[in-house]
Amino acid sequence: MIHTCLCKDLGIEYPVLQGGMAWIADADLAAAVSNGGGLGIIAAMNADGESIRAEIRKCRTLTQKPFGVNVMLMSPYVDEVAKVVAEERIPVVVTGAGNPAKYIKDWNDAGCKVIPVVASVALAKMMERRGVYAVIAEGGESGGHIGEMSTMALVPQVVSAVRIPVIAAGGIADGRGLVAALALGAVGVQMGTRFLVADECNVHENYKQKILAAKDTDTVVTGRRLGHPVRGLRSAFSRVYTEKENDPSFSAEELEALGSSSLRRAAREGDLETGSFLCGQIAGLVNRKMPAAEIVRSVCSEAEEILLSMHSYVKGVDSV
Ligand code: TUI
Repeated sequence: MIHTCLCKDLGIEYPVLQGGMAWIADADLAAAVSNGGGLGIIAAMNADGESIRAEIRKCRTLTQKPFGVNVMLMSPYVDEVAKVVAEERIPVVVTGAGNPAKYIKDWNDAGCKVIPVVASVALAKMMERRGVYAVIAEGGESGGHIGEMSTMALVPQVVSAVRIPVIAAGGIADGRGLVAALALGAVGVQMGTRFLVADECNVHENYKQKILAAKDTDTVVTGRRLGHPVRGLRSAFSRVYTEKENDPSFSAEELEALGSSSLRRAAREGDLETGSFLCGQIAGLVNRKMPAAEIVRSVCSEAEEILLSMHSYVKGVDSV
């Protein structure tokens, strides 16, 4: 049994968090992950406060276990969502795509454990000073909005820089990834791409099929010109977007309009022409659908097996 401080602190069985994927991570997926012993997370993405309250209340009807909400800091509704999360006393608040400093005190006062996603040591240290419970160090192997560091380089540097728990994300989809994260000093992992093909994930079937078919080199980063790089599958959309991004006569406003709603079209409509199929570089390893609970359990049992056998690499120690 893999057990770390996250389990006791968050009231979960396995140190596995589900990524707060915009347009995808709803109450059904979050409840299935939490019921499976991990930490399910509802994505607030660009939804307004009352829609998130409704999703939180729905999740409470589906699970008695703790779950979290991911607050996307670039959302136009971030202030009202931040308030709803505090009012609802959500056990865990994960933030992404920005600096959540101005909300931390209110969330701490409401008893929420705050876990910001960081893409640098500097932000991790600042978050620690502001009193967060833990940070998620997310490498650029991840899907969606990404920073510049890789998981392999970022996680140990964040671990060395702070005393709070560190969770690793980016490029992790099985027990090997969990063991690697633990070896780098993390106390758990957050996975998004692997949960895209969970039975309880309501993303469009076309999206699932694209993930199941993806190879290692099938993702690409777009959006650098607008200052928010985003990783997703190569697609009809990514090809057009990349061409326009490199065309100086195409304005930033036009680019913004081109990208707008592309994730919704992929996630809800399965639109193969104009949809943006965000996912991480580990998609090539994700080739089987299964229930969310089984994903959580199998990642941890694989990790356990690897950890028990790895001492055979230490010279002079008998192998089991
Ligand atoms: O947030 C994510 N992934 C996302 S958000 C999203 S919705 C969206 N769609 C289009 C454009 C932008 C967003 C899709 N995927 N992951 C967490 C994450 N946060 N990754 C990296 C960061 C991050 C990066 C820089 C966090 C903080 C940061 O610096 C903040 C600062 O001000 O120092």
